[in-house]
Amino acid sequence: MLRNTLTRFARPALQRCTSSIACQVVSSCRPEKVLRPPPACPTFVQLRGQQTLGSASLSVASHSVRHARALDEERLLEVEWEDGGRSVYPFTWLRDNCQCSMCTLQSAQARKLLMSDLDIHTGIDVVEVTNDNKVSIVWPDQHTSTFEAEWLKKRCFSQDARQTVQEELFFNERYYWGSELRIPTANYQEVLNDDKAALAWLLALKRVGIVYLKGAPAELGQVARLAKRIGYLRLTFYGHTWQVLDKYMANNVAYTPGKLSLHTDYPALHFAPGVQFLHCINQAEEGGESEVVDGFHTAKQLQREDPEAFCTLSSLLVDFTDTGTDYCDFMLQSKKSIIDVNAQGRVVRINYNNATRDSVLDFPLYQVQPFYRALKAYVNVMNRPENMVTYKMEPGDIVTFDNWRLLHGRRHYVSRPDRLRHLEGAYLDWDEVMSRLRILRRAVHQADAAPQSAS
Ligand code: OGA
Ligand code: NM2
Ligand code: ZN
Ligand code: ZN
Repeated sequence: MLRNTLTRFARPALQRCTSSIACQVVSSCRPEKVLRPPPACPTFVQLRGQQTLGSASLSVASHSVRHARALDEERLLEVEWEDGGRSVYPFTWLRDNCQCSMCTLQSAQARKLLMSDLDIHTGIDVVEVTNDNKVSIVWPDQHTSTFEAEWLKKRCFSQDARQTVQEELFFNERYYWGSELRIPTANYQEVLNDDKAALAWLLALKRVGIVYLKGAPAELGQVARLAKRIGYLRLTFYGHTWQVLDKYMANNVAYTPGKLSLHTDYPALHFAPGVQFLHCINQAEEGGESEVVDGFHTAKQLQREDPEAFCTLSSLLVDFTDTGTDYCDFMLQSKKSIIDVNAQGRVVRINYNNATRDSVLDFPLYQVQPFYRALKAYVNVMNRPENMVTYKMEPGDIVTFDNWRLLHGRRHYVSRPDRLRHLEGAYLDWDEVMSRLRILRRAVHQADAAPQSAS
């Protein structure tokens, strides 16, 4: 039952689309639409094309070359496919990516060919399609390169082909959500032991930004175990893992029983942790409920409703600070825009913790009040009931979420000596999570493709 709530978000990679419930729930999440740059904002670049909603599955196809020839004028190799399609490849790129053992270290799948040895004006002497469906090229210095049809097809330079490959590599599809979200949920033990369950977990984590795991033992060490399932955890000044408890002389507001307003963790680090795990060891009887908001969805709402505020928060650099002692002593300073937007105008990261926002404000006087106005506008959008999902963790629950995307908070709680609230937390980075996601997808696909055993 737990798995069902998760696979509905992971469905494309698992190639399941039979349940009408699953389809309904997926369609209740809104796929991202293209962000429109506000007219007055100078930091935007006009967008080209639509965001893809390509599936997370691996394309499995077999392609045959009908014909290949060099277009010497354009310095392009033209490949005609059996299905009638056509792809072209620059001579320079082909020479650069020669797969022979002199040019490529096969054991590392890495380029040996040096840039200093690459002639970026090379021509081609001979092109041939071999009997085993490869394209063979003889270069003017008589070096020979052989390219497999499938290899070439995958690297086709057309807009569509590039988009498909980029979606396969980066899983960029996002589902935006509000209070209607039923948080995708999986079983902790299944995620640890079963590749399909782990793949579904990470796919949903990437697309939705939050996955709930149930069924962990209510004892220390589980977030570290979960991190090992992926690779390794991210060490910070708060330690390899950290204990969210009411602490004497707390070095962080999180370590008090007070309310934590919606925040992302650690904007005081320029490279904030990408992923966060929180494991409930013990919950307070009174208070301590969790709140989460989709930071990308709410940023988009802000952009639509108050483009000036969006522009301010995506262009002004705000100082964050964190000083103290924990794993060792620390004195951090960072400068981040609260809404990080990439060169294509896509919101890629939220950086905001009101507790560590520095009193040092590095902008001229006239920008101070507009900044506060903009921040207040964004915080008001976040706090709308229709944007927020609230839950109360129970011992053994683990919440895993995208710390670049979600804002999370906690209601204040009442400490009782006999029932101390205690969460254990850990961070990971997206590179390691994405790496595991790709490996799991390959493993699950290979297992699915293998002939079923008779037993
Ligand atoms: C934190 C945090 C959530 C909680 O420690 O940064 O967000 O429920 N904690 O205590
Ligand atoms: N803790 C929970 O930005 C922050 O200070 C987030 C980090 C203390 C590791 C809190
Ligand atoms: Zn070579
Ligand atoms: Zn936090």
